[in-house]
Amino acid sequence: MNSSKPQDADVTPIQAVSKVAELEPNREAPAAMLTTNQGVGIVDNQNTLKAGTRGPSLLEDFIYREKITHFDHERIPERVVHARGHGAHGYFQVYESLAPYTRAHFLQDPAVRTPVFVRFSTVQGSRGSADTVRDVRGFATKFYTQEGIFDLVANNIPVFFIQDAIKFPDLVHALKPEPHNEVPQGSTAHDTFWDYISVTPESAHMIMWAMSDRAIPRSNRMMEGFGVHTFRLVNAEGVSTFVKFHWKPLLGIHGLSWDEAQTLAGRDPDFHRRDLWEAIETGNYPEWELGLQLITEEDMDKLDFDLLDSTKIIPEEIIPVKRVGKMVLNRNPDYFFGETEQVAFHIGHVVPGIDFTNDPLLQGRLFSYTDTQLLRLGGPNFHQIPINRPINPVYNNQRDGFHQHRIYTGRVAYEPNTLAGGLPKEAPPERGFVTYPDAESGPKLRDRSHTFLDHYTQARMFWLSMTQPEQDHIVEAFSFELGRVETVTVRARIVTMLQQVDATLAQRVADNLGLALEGQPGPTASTEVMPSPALSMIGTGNGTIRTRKVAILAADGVDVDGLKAMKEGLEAAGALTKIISVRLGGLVGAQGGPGLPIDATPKTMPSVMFDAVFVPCGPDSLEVLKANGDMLHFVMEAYKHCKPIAAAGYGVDLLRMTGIVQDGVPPQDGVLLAEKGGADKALAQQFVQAIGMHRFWMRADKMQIPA
Ligand code: HDE
Repeated sequence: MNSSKPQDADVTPIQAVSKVAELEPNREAPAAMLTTNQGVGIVDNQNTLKAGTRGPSLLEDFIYREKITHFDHERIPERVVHARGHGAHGYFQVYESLAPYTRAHFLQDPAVRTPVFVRFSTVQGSRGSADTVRDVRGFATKFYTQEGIFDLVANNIPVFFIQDAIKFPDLVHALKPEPHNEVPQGSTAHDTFWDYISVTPESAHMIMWAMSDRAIPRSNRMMEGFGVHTFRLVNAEGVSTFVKFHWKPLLGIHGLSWDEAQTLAGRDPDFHRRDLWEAIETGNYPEWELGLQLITEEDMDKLDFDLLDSTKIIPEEIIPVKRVGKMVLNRNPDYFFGETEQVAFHIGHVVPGIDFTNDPLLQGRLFSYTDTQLLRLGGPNFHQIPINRPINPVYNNQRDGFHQHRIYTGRVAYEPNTLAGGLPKEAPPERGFVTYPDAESGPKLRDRSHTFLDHYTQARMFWLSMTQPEQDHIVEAFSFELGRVETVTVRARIVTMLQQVDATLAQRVADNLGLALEGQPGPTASTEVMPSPALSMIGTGNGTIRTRKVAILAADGVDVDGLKAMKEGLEAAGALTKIISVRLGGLVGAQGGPGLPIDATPKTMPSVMFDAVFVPCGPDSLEVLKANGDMLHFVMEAYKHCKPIAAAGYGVDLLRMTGIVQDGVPPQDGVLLAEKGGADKALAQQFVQAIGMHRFWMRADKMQIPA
């Protein structure tokens, strides 16, 4: 803090600062010598102070007491929702000036790189829960702009369960582990959640999304983000445009299969956390484009729903998403607690040029986020924690409180004043936040606008916009979740709710649950609602295989040339390969020569950690693989999860043995064979193409694999 007197001149100029560099004074490199927190050298860190070698410990041992007291206080309350998360640093750059819409400084100049910190999260589970559970994902971005912090506290689903914030504690109590036995962890497949949903019709649209593959993303790098509410952009002339914020991943939008997600929850509970970490460490920086749906007042009148209702989307076919800039995540945090755990987001952190609407969910959130940080971070000075600190100068007359880090100088802590020459003074309107003068008035009442009352049209639109396999997955998800619900009347009420969405959907779920449909049949497929093809995840990503993981199953005697040719072909297209064998060490090829390094065994890296599998040629290699149950399980499981599989020469026999390839029957979709073996370029090319399609979902029906 500068202790020299402020000058009554211009306010501090806007300056570019890197957040990563700004954090530098707070980074601690390991030192050579242990000390107490008071800087006293610690000579023995292994033994407490005792009265005699075998005597009792002494209260006097200030070194032990300091250490254990700090340890006892290491934990802070986890977030009440979104407790499990991981994050990364990066930057955002706008493609061209958005001055016609907003005066926000960071959206004016393509040359300006705004530092960001992003935290991805799940909602239901506690800090130690698994990453791949079925859940909504949080996608919160802190922009350290030169005019202050802007937090885009988004989810990977564009709508929400409820329309009014007063319902949030009930929703969360229902979805969290049940209060009597704290079961289940990281899952909504239980009675209280579905009981609440069954009497909350406004959740119909959201649960369609939550039961879709959106809720089991392949990677955080492959999911969209949505600001959910309608916000306002306000330009320098004070003209407002409504806006919906989107993040569009450049790797496409992809999901896991449900069986795979559940297996991963045990095999690698850190799957998403590790995925982001490794992508950044290997220089495969994830990227998203910021998208805006811009809505003028006139456009708003054309929509058949209320923009203030957070259970609705604006189909991209009606108002396209304008891609206005790019975010790149390029640095992992140094210290999980200091950065990812202590980062404090708040929907109310906006900068001049971005403003709110009257969405009652948004309005309620405006209170909750600061309030929650007061508890979690222990007082009102959480904005001084390095990760939360803006990169531009912060000064006001707020003083004291827990964990105050600043030494304020001078006697004046009020405004207006004369003793400090009237400084600091209020910002001029062109530099500070000016609320958009929306004219609102009305009687005080607790009510919901009638324009919020259609709960089913968009739920139906979502269903009708899905491809066949996506619809199948939704049916399976409802059947699983409700199958775990013990109270039959709750199951039945949800099926009745689904009847309002689509008759086929309701019938299929009812059949799986052994329930008869009662009451009026719901809308049939022909009941008129325009689908929105943009909602489907299939075919997104333009076929890229960048960062996709491919397992190569091999043992001694493998055709090294064929293996290498495939490996090079895949890596040239951006994929990452691992050689999986029955033991670690080196692999001796059929051609002899130096051994290829083995990366893992199926026990440490099972098939669920990969996107695709290749089995190269080699009779001796095949004999070893054939005799190993884990290897057979590997290919069968990959097949069951609809992943692309390629095999060359003798490798094809492994697929034959498992029934994946049957003589006289053409190979299934996504199963690519080169019977002759060798370094087959065509096979590599076809495989790259197949991996680019992500999964062959329709295959799931064609064969019942017991893996
Ligand atoms: Fe949140 N939400 N939320 N939420 N939310 C929190 O704040 C809340 C809602 C979202 O990585 C909490 O710091 C209310 C919608 C994310 O740190 C809390 C309502 C959306 C994160 C809170 C909502 C979100 C949170 C808990 C209904 C999508 C994690 C810990 C009115 C647009 C941010 C915390 C992170 C976290 C309140 C609804 C997104 C309690 C009252 C809708 C991504 O303040």
